[in-house]
Amino acid sequence: MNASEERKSTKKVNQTKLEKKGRISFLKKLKKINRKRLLSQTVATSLILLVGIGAMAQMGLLPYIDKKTSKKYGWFRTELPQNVTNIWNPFANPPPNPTLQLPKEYIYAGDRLLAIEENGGSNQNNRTNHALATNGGTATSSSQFNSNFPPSAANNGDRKGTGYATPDGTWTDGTSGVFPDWLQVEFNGSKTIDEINVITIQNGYTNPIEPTETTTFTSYGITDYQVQYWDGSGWVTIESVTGNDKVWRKFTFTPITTTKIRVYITGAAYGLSNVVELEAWGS
Ligand SMILES: [Ca+2]
Repeated sequence: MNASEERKSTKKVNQTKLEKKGRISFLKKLKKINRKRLLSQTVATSLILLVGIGAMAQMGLLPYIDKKTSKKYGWFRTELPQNVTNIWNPFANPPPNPTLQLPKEYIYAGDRLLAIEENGGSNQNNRTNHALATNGGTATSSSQFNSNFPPSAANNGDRKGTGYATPDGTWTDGTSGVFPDWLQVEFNGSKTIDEINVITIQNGYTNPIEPTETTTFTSYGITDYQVQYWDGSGWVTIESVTGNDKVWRKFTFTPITTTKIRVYITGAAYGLSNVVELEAWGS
């Protein structure tokens, strides 16, 4: 390469560099313009949205609760039914159907049955176990084996007797081989009831199953007893049981109004009276 050719080549390289630089600065300019345009577009859209939402709010077209009447409104002033609480969805239009109800609702605290609510249209029949401690029932007994077998184990809502030999497990009397024994539950005032459930201890009490009315025992359950209610001056027997081998006995009867019930026990498979749960169902 001679000197002239060399100069030409250098010139060409420099020219390419300049061209590249120009292109890059042009791209930079273009990016800047796009960024500016995007920014202004975003600002404009946001403003339009804000103004739009503001206008809708002014006209009462957004979901809101009228503080004066406590009425709920969805989009576009759609009035939502009064009784809608947790299923209220402001984005639903039309609103969700609030009359959706289960025919029966079982109300639990953990695995303990507190109440059964029956929703039968106009014939509503809500059931409550008034014996339950959490419903105001207080259990007492003629005696108790020790502090791990208290009467309160028999109105805690657990029919299995989970936690044997702990205060939650089962009530056991303290006069082995001597009868009668009794377990009483006093309600929180006067209650109308039409069903009493007596649940005694099952054979496998250390690993108990959920009993049914067909579950039988052979070892430690109560065999002879009377189910009674207080009529204001004395105990009246509702049902008398002899030779029982069922873990769970359900007694239904014409509704009675009373302040307390009891199980009056005169015989048991092992000489000790064990009651896992005593329930009193009514309205
Ligand atoms: Ca219990």
